Amino acid sequence: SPAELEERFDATIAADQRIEPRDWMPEAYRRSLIRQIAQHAHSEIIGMQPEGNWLLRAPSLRRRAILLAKVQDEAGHGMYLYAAAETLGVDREELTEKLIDSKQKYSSIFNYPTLSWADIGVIGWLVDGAAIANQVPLCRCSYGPYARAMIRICKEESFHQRQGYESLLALTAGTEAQKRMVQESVDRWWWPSLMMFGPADGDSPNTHQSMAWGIKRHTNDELRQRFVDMTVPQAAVLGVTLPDPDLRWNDERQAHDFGEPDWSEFTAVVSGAGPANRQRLDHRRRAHENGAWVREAAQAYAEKQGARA
Ligand code: FAQ
Repeated sequence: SPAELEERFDATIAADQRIEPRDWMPEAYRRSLIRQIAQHAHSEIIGMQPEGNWLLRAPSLRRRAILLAKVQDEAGHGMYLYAAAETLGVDREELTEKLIDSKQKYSSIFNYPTLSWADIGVIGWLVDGAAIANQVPLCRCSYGPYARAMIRICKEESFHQRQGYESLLALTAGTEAQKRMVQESVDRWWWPSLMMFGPADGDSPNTHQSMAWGIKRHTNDELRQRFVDMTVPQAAVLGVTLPDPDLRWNDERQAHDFGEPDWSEFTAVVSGAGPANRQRLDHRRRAHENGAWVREAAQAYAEKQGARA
């Protein structure tokens, strides 16, 4: 009976066990997972663009090979995540259509331009660093296919974070101009990185229910705090200043106090008015249209194979 199904679902969540695609689940749980996983998948795919901008301008063959591998990893993450979303009864075509029609979101962070080579290192350090802080707890998400995809993704994200940091160590050991380039880049990326964690807890409509369902394990502000605490000592090693006059260690809380991100900027970027929103979506739409013949050919091939079998 429906009541028994719901009881079994609640018991699985209460026992901290996984919900699998074959299990009954409340419609709102399914919808919320599709929302979050699709948005996450779109972020990985759109997230290829800011870094892709530097592939042909990387300063050495070694840096180019590393960057190329990272961007390819991001395509792979998008694929795992679309596959996880498909287990909930949606298909990738439908999700891609929603992305290019602006009916589904992707992370605000990818709407900022990459203006210097240092941005590539800073994206690895701060953006992948924030992604890890946010995503490690998702490896324990109550929905099995999402949790398992996150395990593989987090391993690769840690590697991405280290390559970014290593590239910044090289720049900050370089000339005065290179050091200035890193500082200028950190000044631009710091606040948008803090915004990746989403709105402050009091303004986050989804957190309460997502935590009750074991999808999220921590609130947005908890993870933002964890990221700041993790990053401050790393900034000291690089010798860069984080652009926040309110940032200081609070001995009582055993954590850093820090300033408030500009939430009006966040709202603008999420609703389409960021510096590169238009360019990112136009590019994604063009790539989708240009790939139509590949999808048609693959479909025709699959049908032919099917007919033969
Ligand atoms: N940007 O109620 P909440 C990466 C939306 S990392 C845009 O707090 P929730 C790796 C939110 O969806 C980036 N929208 O929502 C990489 C909701 O709108 P909705 C991707 C945002 O879900 C690195 C509304 O605001 N990571 O790609 C943002 O409980 C380098 C209210 O917010 C993930 O997606 C934002 N920053 O918490 C790739 C992680 N924040 O959906 C390439 C998985 C919030 O109701 C290069 N996702 N919104 O219309 C999550 O953990 C959660 O979904 C949060 C938001 C924490 C992002």
